[in-house]
Amino acid sequence: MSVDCVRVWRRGDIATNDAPENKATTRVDWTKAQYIAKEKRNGLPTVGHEMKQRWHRTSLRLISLVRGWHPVWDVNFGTTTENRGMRNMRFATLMALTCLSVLAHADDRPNVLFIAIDDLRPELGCYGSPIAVTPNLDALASDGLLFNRAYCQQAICRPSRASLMTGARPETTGLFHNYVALRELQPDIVTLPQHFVAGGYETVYCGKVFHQGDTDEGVSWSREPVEAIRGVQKPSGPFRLAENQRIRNSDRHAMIAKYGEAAKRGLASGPAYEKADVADTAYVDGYNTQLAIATLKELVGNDRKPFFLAMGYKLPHLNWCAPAKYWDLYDPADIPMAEVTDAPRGGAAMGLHASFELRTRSGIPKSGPLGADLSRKLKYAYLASTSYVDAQIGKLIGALEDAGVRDDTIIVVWSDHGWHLGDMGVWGKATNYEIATRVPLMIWTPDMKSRGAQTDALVELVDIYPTLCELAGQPLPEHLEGLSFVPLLNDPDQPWKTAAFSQYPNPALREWAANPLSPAMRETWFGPLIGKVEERIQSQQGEAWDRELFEQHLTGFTMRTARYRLVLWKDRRNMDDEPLFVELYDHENDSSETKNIADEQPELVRELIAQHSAGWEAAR
Ligand SMILES: [Ca+2]
Repeated sequence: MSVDCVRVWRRGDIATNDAPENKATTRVDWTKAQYIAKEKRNGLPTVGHEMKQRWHRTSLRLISLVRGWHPVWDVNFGTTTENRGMRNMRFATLMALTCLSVLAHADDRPNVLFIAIDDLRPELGCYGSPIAVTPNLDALASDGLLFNRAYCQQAICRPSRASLMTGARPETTGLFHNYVALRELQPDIVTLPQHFVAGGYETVYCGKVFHQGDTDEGVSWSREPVEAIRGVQKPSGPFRLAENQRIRNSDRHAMIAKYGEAAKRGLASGPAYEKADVADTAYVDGYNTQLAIATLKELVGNDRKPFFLAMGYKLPHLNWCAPAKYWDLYDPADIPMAEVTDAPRGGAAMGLHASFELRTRSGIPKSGPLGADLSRKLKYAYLASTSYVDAQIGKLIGALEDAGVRDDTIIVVWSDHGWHLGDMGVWGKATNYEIATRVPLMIWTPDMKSRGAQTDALVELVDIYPTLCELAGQPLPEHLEGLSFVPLLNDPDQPWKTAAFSQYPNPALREWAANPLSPAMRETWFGPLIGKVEERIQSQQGEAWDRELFEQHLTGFTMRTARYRLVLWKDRRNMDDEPLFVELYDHENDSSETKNIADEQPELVRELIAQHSAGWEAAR
C-alpha cells in the first residue's frame, strides 16, 4: 500500500493510488484454516484473559462473517483491472470492517512494546554470561521465551533494520548499505508499524528504531512522542566530560585540516568510551526512555486504541558512554576476553575487516593490534553500556506496570546484529560469521503457555513482523518473507526452520557502512590498512582478484543450519555461477568457527549449496 493510500485511509476517504509499481501492498491471505488455528490458540486456557478472548473471538467472527469465507481477502486497491467505482466500493466495505474491527477490538487487542537495541551481542546473563549484569532482560527472559539461535539478515544497522521493519530480506529491499534511504528503494512497501496503523493501532517511536534517515515520519507512525520532559535537559552531543568534548573537537579539526572532506564521514569521533558520574538522563538512551515513559502515559490515557510503542536504544553502539554507576557494576579484571582471536584457518581472506569503525576513535591505534589493556577496557565499556541499557528497559517495563497495562502488552526485544569484541582478531560488526549475525531476541506475551523457556529453533529477524501480526490479530501482508514464530511460544522444542540466511558484501573492503571506501578515504590513514587487506585477498584468490569485482560485486551469502555455517562468496552479477570461494564450519565440533572444513567435506558442501539455492522458502 502506498504512502498516500495510508494517509487517505486515515482520513476515512477513498484510496486512489493505483500505480502499477505498487507491488508491495496489503494483500491479505486470511484463510479459513488460519482463522481456525487462531481460534484454537485463543481457546487455550489462560488466566485472566477469558473475557478478552471472548471479545476477540466475537470480533473475528464478525469480520469473517462479512468476508463470507473468501479464501483470499484481497485488499489490494492498487489493481489496475478494476474500475474506480468497484475499488471505491471495496474500500468503503473495508473501511466499515476496519471500523467494526477496531471498535470490537478496542479493549482486547494486546499492546506492543517493541524494543530495539543497537549492536548488542547476546552476551547477557540470560544467555549464560558469567559477568554481564542485565537483571531486567534476564527477568523478562525468565518469564518469556529466549531465542538461542536468532539471526539478522545483514550485520549492519540500516540493511538489518530495513529488513526487519519491512519483513522483507535484503535481496528484496535492495538495501545493502547505509548510504541509501529505504523509501528511495521501496516507496510503497508497508512497514510493520505502518501496518499496525492501518489496523487501528496507535504507533509511536522514541530513539533509534529505523536507521537514521529512514524514520518514515507520518507514515509508519500515527503520532509523535512526548516532546520534552520538564526539568530534564535534552542531552547534546555524545560526551558529558569537558575533556572528551575537547578531544572530539580538536580531533575533528585536525582530521579535517589533514584530510579535508573525507574526514567528515566519521574519521574523528572522539574517544570510544566515557565514564561520567551523571544521571541516566544525561545520555540519550536514558533521556529517550523518559520520553517513552511519558508517551506511554498518554497512550494509556487513550483507551480507544491499543498501542505499538517502539523504543530504540543507541547503546551499545559506539561510543560507549555510560553513567559511572554502570561501570561500577564490574571489576574489569574479571571480564572474560575473546578466546579465539585468530582468523579462521582456511577462511576467506575477505571474510574479516580491519576494525575501521573502532579505529576512527581517538586513542585507538590506526593499525596493528590493540593490546591487552585497551582490549579489556573496551569490553568493560561495552558491558557497562549494556547494563545501562538494561536498566532503562527495567524502567520502561516498570512504567507498563505502573500504568496497569503490563499484562496486556507484548514485549519483544531484539538487536540489529552482533559484534566482534576481539573475536577472530577484529572489533566491529560487518561479517558473515556467527559472532556478527547471531543476535539476542526475546519475547513475552500475555497468553504464551511456555514461560521461562529457551529455544534452539532457528529464527530470523525477518520473522518478527509476521509474529507480531499474528499475536495482534493483524492479517499478513503478502510481501512478508519471514515465518511467524508464534507456535514456539507454546511449544519451543518443536521442529522448526531448517536454516537461517544472512549476507554481507565483502567485509574486508566494505566494513565502512557496507560501502567501498571512497577514493578520498583511501588517502587517509585507512589507505595502508586497506592495502594490507587487498594483499591478503590477492594472495589467497590469485588470478580471481579483480578490484571492481571484489570491491563492488562480491557478496558473502551465509546459511546457518542447526549444525553448520556455510558461506558462499559470489559475484552478484552472475548468481548462477559457481561461488568464488566456500567456507564451511561445523558448530557441533567448532562452535567458534575456527576452521574452514569446506575442502574436507565436498559432498556435504554440495548438499548445503543445494539447500542454500532452495532458499528461505524451502527452509520454513
Ligand atoms: Ca547496529
